[in-house]
Amino acid sequence: MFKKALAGIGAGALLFSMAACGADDGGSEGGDDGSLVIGFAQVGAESAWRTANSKSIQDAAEAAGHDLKFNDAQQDQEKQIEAVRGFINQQVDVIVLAPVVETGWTDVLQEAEDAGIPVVLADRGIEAADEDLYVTRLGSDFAEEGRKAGTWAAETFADDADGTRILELQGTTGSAPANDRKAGFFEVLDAEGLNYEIVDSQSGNFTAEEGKAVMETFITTHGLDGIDLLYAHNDEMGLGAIQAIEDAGKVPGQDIQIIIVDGSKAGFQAGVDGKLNYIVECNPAFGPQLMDVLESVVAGDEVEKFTPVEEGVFDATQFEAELPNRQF
Ligand code: GYE
Repeated sequence: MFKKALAGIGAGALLFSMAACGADDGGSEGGDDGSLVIGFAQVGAESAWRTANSKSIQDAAEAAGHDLKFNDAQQDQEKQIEAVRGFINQQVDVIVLAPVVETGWTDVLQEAEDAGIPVVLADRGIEAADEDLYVTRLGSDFAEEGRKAGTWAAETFADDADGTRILELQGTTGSAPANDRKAGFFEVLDAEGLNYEIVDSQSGNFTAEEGKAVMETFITTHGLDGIDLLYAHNDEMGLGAIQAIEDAGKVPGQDIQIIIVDGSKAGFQAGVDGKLNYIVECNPAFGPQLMDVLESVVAGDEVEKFTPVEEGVFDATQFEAELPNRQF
């Protein structure tokens, strides 16, 4: 069971072995039947994506016969750090961390390493300086998601002679998806030579409520006339913004074009209703793949430092056909 090959291993990938690091010298290695005790420090329950991700991981752990200790940190790093410390004290076999932000993990990850408990990042990443303190990350390539959004925007507005005026709703400040979705998006706009202006860019913390509130502030401050595009880093913020735009008497998807990232049922439904224009998929359903990774890590197998999950993009011609396929 522990020797399953990891999906998607590519040539030249950075390989990491717990044994090679001497970090497997403590803790238990699961029950006699191969079952593991897994401590999972989840970000929170801020979005449909997150709820689907938690369920995928909980279901997969149960199906594999592992004992998953689940902690919801309500988007609060201090609570996540406490949860990781709790898992260290309980001497779990492996810790799964979905870090709310990229920085501030050095001390607690060092404590896990000192206790001989491997840490696997699920979903979000952390700053490069700490990359020796975790074994591997399984999740999305957020910069690539941003580049996909940027590619569509650069094509769509290529002939916009007077310049493309953009509003951006960023995810949680300091989080990997907010940092990387922003960077990837503007990297492509710059590379394609699009004539654009960032009219405003603020965090809506990945929630519908905050996305709506920030959009209301954008509308009060800048109006909507002459704004071409809203780039929302997730569905919830985009859906909240759509409400604010409608409340202001404008037509989302027409008066202002909208890109969202995730691709929940609610997001696709808004697309079918003509209220948004482009969806970059972010796939939360990697629970089964994560179990394979955890089993390999605890067995001391070499694993890739990063395994991306597969994701697509969808425009208005595809929303209706794709809606029934959405799982969250
Ligand atoms: O896009 C958003 C959630 O980290 C990829 O977090 C995840 C993001 C996802 O709140 O909806």
